Amino acid sequence: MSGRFITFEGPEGAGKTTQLALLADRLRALGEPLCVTREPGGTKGGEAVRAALLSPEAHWSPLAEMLLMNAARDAHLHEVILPALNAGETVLCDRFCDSTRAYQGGGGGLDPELVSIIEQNVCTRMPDLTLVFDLDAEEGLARADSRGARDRFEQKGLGYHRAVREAFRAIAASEPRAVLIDAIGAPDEVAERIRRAIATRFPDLGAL
Ligand code: T5A
Repeated sequence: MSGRFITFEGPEGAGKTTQLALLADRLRALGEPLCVTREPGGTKGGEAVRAALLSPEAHWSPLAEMLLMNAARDAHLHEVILPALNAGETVLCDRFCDSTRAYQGGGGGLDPELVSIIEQNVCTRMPDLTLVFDLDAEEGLARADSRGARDRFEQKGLGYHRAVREAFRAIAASEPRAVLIDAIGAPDEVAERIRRAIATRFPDLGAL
């Protein structure tokens, strides 16, 4: 039986990584078999692509970003995500195909048709549940700044990041698999919103 595929999406600094770790702890405590992974990354090659894409010294066009993200995603899906799901594990993935729609499509201005054609060919297994974190672009960048120097995406302008946020909100409104999560508030308040979203989608995890 296939495991559950849950993705964490949203703009910079929205708290996805923090909340993914909290949820992973709770699922482990329930005895759920887990695979925790991220994009770009998740494989040796994918982590190399991640370093190249995030380096502030590099220049990549939105088209190049989309191709690189999807090259890494194709390997990630086949080498990590699908084997884990086939083994019955719950996969928690920090970003997936919606980030390409929002960043390279929404922020970078790529033709949505082109993004969609590549997605259909690469993302042959879509998530069962996507938690779309929602936070003001300024607030998210301020949170990310508190951690250190900006990476190449964080260095893009406020207009770019506002467009990314709006693209994520549109995804949450149009995709039945997606739930919008208000990312404002203390981490334990956000964790409670996530707990409710998970228990609603997967009633057998009601004890979470
Ligand atoms: N990208 C990725 C694309 O452009 N296209 C794609 O297809 C894909 C897959 C990845 C970059 O790649 C781009 C998007 C990204 O720019 P990343 O470092 O993984 O780079 O980027 P993020 O996922 O945005 O990682 P961040 O760490 O910046 O954001 P998170 O994970 O949302 O936030 P988190 O949990 O690390 O928290 C950030 C800070 O806020 C604090 C934390 O302690 C931390 O300091 N925080 C809170 N503060 C106040 N209240 C709360 N509730 C808080 N929760 C956390």
